[in-house]
Amino acid sequence: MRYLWVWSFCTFCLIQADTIELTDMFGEIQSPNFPDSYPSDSEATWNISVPDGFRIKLYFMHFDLESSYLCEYDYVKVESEDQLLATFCGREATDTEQTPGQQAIVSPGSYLSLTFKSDFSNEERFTGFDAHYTAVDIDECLESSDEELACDHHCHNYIGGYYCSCRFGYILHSDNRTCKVECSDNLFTQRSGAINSPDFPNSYPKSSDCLYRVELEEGFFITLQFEEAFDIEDHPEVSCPYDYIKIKAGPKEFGPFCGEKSPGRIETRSNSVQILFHSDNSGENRGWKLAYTAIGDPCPLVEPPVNGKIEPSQATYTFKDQVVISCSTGYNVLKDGVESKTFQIECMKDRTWSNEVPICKIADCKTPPELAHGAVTFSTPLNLTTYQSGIQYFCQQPYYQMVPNITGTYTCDAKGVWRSAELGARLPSCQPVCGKPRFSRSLLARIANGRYAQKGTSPWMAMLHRNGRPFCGGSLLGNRWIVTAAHCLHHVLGLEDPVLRSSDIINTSSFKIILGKHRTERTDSTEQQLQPQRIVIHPSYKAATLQFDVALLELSEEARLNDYVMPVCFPDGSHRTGAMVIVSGWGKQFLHRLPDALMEIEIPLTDHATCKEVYARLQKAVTEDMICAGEKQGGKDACSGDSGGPMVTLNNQTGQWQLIGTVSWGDGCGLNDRYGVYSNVLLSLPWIKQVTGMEY
Ligand code: 4AZ
Repeated sequence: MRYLWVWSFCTFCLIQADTIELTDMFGEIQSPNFPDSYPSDSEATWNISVPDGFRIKLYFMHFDLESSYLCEYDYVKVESEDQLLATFCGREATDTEQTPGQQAIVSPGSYLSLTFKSDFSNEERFTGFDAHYTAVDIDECLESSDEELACDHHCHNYIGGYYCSCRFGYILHSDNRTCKVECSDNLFTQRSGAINSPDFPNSYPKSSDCLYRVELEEGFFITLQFEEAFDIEDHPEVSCPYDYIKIKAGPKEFGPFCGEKSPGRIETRSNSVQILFHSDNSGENRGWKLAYTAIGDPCPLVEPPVNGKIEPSQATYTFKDQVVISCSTGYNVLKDGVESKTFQIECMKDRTWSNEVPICKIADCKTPPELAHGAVTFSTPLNLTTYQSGIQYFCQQPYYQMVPNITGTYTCDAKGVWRSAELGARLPSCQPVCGKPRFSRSLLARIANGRYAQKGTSPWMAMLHRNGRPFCGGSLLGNRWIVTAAHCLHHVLGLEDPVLRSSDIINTSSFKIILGKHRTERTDSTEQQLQPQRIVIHPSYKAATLQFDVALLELSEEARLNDYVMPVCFPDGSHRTGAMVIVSGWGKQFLHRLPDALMEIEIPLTDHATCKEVYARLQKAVTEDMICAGEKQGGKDACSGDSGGPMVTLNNQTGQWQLIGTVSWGDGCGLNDRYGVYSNVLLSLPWIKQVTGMEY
């Protein structure tokens, strides 16, 4: 406590007027001379000030002043800066005068002054007063009635002051009171969207400057549509002095807008828009919300091409809209000479399309591929090769047949590919028909001994011809291969070393193959002279024992199949001992003469064990790869020059002639109790199929 005044005794002074400044947080104030009676004509003032954030609480422990009407003689006045808080006098309160009693006085601010005054006379002795004051904290959070000072979000009181804080997402403004948001960096690049004031539809933050940018490619025009719900603090006279929204669109500006009337629709005609929203540090308004859309100028309507369509189908297309042009099944989009499934065009900012609408061109299968040994005909008029046209393949009947056995009908599909129900896009092939001569033996001419073959009854019969003479026979397989005896194709080997070397094999150019032949030496009108280009000897061929006496000759060109030139079939294994077989050739007659035309015999297949036994007596081995035929009494037999020629039998089931054997060897020709020995083709069949690549 600091008494700045000094009670000086002054006899001549009528009034003692003193001012005491008190700045401590508590203190005691007493009337002059307390507890003795106070002097007359005295006046003293105590100015109490405490730090901001505190109030002053004053209470009287003792109060005893002269009483007067309305306290006009002696009194104690308590004042704040600009307000009289109380005037006290007397000992007890009356209707017109008050004493402090037990009541404490609290200052509205951090300042309080107490003035004591006594007049010139006192009828009695009055002891005055004894008062105490203390600084008390203000809970600004609870008490502040001043809107300007209240915290925007959260208030925190502490002794001597308070501070404000903000909800998550807000930051305290430099006024330390309002909560603002950071909203100056909002960029929208989508063609449409929604933008609203922070927290909409709740009150927007104070003291904030929000910037929303909508940036789109040049060519777009942005339209803003404000919602009806619109509430920005305004002023009845001044235009938007507190909070406002302003829109900048290129050189144009819209707004400021505030109040409760929505700006509605704003067509900016710009591809770049800035929306500025300012709020000051007061007010509770709900804000605004808008939807923006960006649309460009329209392009002219596009017509779909004939047999095509445009997607998506719209009444209008504007900048950046894309349409896909596609064609109906069987049609393709044709653009700049390139065909494709679809084509895309885009509406550009200058109101034109990026490309012209292409046309739809019908799929074209083009000229169908040729089929070797076959032909193709058109089933659709005008020989059309376009989508859904039909073609028909044929094979050269009766010499070739379709493999696999299909109708040969192909249709042009939507992809421009000739397609059949059975093979899809693959083509069949025309394979030679085997074992079906165009001529059959007349019943009258049944074979007794040997006899002239009838022309065209063994069209697979091949003559191996060298130095103007036939030297062996052979059989046509397919249209490119001859099967014959291996021993026909090499020189005689030394007896001591009968191993076959490639140098022992005769030259392909040293002989030729004649098909369609009948007469031995005279030319036939039906004959085809062909050159072998490759000799393939069976790998298991043994020259010494004639095991696997079989070889293949590849022709340098295909044989032309006709009534006199046709292949024989592979054996199917159905032949049995005793079955009748036909052997044909231009080999020697028994009188060592060459016949003047092709001869043939019909003989039964011999039991293998019997044949083996017969030849065992002669120290000759009849192995499993050999098959014998002939009659026990002899007579009908192959002979020198017939080697390699065919031994065939008719399969009654299929009506086709199949090759059972090739003429190989025997003891003499036509002798009694001897049989002709043939290479068993069935055993060479896997090798034949492998070398020739033929399956049937
Ligand atoms: C040969 O020398 C030959 N009797 C072929 C067959 C027969 C005999 C000899 C069978 O080509």
